Amino acid sequence: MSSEYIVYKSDISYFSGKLEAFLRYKGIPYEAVECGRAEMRRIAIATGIQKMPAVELRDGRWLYDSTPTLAWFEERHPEPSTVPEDPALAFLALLVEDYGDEWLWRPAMWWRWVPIASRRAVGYRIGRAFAPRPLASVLSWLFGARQRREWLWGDGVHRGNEAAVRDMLLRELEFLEDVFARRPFLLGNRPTAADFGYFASMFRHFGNDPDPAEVVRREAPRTYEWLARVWNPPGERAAPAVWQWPEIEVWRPLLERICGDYLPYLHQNALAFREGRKRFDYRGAHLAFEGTQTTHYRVYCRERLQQQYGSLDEDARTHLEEMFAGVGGLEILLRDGTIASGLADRFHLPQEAVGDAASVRGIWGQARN
Ligand SMILES: N[C@@H](CCC(=O)N[C@@H](CS)C(=O)NCC(=O)O)C(=O)O
Repeated sequence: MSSEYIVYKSDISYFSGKLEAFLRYKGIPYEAVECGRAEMRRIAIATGIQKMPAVELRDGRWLYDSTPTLAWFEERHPEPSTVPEDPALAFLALLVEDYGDEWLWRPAMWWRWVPIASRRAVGYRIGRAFAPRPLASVLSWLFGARQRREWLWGDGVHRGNEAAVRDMLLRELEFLEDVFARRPFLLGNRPTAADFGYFASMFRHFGNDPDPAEVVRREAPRTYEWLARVWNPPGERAAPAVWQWPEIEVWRPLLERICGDYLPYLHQNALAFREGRKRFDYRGAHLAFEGTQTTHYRVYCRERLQQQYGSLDEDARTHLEEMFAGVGGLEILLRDGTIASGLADRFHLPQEAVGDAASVRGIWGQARN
């Protein structure tokens, strides 16, 4: 093993792009392994979760799940820092990272798997990575059908709210264009977890897949440029960090979505999990999903954010309260207290390889992020 880290990834994967951009920015060398069937099997057996990216360490232990993985690397390789010194700003970066990871997943699924050109192009690539040429088209079709069922039509999306899911992309582009007119990265002259969280969907789905990429280029050229900047930021790395507190008039639309849609979603999902319901009717300020699937992993996301918020001092909380005051406040993050996911230990990294072949799933089975 020549490098200290082996990164199992795919060049069209949302979360692989996020991790790789972070490693490139940090200047951390790694050996990249493109995932096919054998590699996904290896990940599943080692980590118990058949998801990429995953990182194999020289001592045989593993990192997985991009959020705790980034945090682990940040601690081990603190320079250049991606964490603002101001704890309130650091919390905001983590909140935006989580929003980008989880809330933009659904529109990313819509833009990849509904428009026919994107579906065919990306589907075929996946088909070829996992099957020999004669079977690639069939696998591509099956995979697209699985994704649409799992994340759209079988997850609360229907004719009545489909346009709103599609247009989630446009709302994000409007916001990002306003930010990048003022600064190179979301919170200043260097990327933070907020940039990497947004980058996941923007780089590998919206800025890559044939249909949405054209929308991004036309509607949001500054965002298109930011994608390249995050991917290849040597100039910014050399400059001393200057973090900037968000201008409320620019950030209001995003803060409204976080407080009005995403945090209520996390809350309602956690309540459904506690009550043992497999599905629930989600209601947010701008969107509604009837019979959306309860997602265990996102109960952990909320728990993690609550812990991060809980570790802030009085000053930082006051700062955040002031910032979120006009959009409903952060009370919704704390409502009903901690609803334990029971997953915290599993994401305490690094982990020994579990060696569990029972975690290997076929094409129809997958963990929900
Ligand atoms: N929460 C995980 C999510 C990882 C994830 O969803 N990975 C996708 C690719 S972007 C995957 O491996 N999917 C496998 C499948 O759909 O079976 C993270 O942050 O890394």
